[in-house]
Amino acid sequence: MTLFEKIIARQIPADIVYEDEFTLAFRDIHPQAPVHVLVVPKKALTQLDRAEEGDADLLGRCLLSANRVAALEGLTDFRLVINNGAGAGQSVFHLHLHVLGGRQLAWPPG
Ligand code: DGP
Repeated sequence: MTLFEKIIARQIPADIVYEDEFTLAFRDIHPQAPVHVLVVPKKALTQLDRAEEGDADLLGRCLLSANRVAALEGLTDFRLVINNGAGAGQSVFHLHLHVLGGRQLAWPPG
């Protein structure tokens, strides 16, 4: 069971900011911006490139949840990041979207 599955199952505490039938959103424990929230699908999917046709609705739900989180946090400008694979910085192998905002965000990202 991954860390995020344990958070979904309420076995590990997290600062939850939004939840619906398909997704859970909670604050990142190592925030990189004033707002740094992780959106995870409740269905375990290790990483984005493992998604299949049948996951299309779930992926859309994740984006809509990110929108909800941004609105709840009062953000009109924000960034979504998905790290796919260890070489891209993925450390927890349960798909998650980083919702970042609350400060000027540099481009390109590092
Ligand atoms: P990534 O590097 O893309 O796999 O992002 C994983 C994020 O998960 C990272 O930004 C830190 C966060 N994180 C790790 N452990 C915990 C935890 O126990 N609780 C919470 N809320 N976030 C965690």
